[in-house]
Amino acid sequence: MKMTFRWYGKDDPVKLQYIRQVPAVKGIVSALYYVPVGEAWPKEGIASLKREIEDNGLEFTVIESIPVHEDIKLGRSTRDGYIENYIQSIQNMGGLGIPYLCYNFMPVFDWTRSDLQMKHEDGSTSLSYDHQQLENVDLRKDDFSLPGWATSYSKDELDSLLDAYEEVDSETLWENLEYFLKAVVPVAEKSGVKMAIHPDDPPWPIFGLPRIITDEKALDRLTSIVDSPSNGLTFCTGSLGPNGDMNIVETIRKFSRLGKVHFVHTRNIKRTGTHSFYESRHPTEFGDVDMYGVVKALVETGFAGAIRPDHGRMIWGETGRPGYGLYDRALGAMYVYGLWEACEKCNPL
Ligand SMILES: [Mn+2]
Repeated sequence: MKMTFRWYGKDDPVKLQYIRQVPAVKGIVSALYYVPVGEAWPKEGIASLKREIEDNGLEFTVIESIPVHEDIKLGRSTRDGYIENYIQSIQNMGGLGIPYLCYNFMPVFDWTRSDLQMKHEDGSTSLSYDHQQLENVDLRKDDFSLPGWATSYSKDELDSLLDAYEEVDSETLWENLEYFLKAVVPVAEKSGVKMAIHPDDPPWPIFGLPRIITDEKALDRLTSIVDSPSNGLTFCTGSLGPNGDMNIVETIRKFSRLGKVHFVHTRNIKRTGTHSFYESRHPTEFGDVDMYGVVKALVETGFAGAIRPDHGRMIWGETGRPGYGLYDRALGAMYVYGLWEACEKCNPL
């Protein structure tokens, strides 16, 4: 297992030298944020980010993420060009020895929350999601925005994307994912890159848009599309956790045993109703994810990939990017590292 930490590059208020001071953290999870979605990532750009990370005594372990262009998800005739670019990016990262690529296949919106600063009784804040606030929203009619809303689309662009997705139901989205994976996974395998899809967050359709990577059945289907070690999973416990029907521990055990888990996001959540939850403190007792069970399953199945604490709370007066402060993620890393050492030493293989 390699403990990693997400870093947003030079604009991140959390500096690489601070991350290095978190015991156990050896790897960095990052991306080229300046490359427009759909373009190939230049090798020199990836190399310079890698140098900066290594100059700070850390390793560039995971790219999270190379965004998949909407034309690929929509299955438009222009998708082949974007897939070519994606392949180029994979070859470039593989050529530099970066082993893991996290990506997702969520239409239009990435992770979505209704509140980025839910206040807790101890004065900390964290992200939360209340489905009731969102379920009746019509994005075309309502002048609606969410905190931290992706501003990458104008109103017109958003409308035309929503129109295009009228034709794409979940089955079509699966077909488009299949087309994409059949093209890129063989190249990834040749390039020494392990692709790891991130589950949809939250794991259900929002704003009438389909979402497909939501449960164990979906992970079965995904991994069966191309049988390759380069077609695997980012197992995000906090994204799948709100799906109360899932047994997170047994599911991660199953896929880790199959060698399909390449990257793990350890995040805990507390369900507050059907389709509603908030992000909690990392330890098991504060949320609905059995974090001890998750780590134990990984240890017992010989997990050798990358792991990172996912979103943390804002504590100790820290300000910054919601979910991505230094302090609580550092606590999360140490908690998971502690569980790991205990599981390894108490249950020698
Ligand atoms: Mn995650």
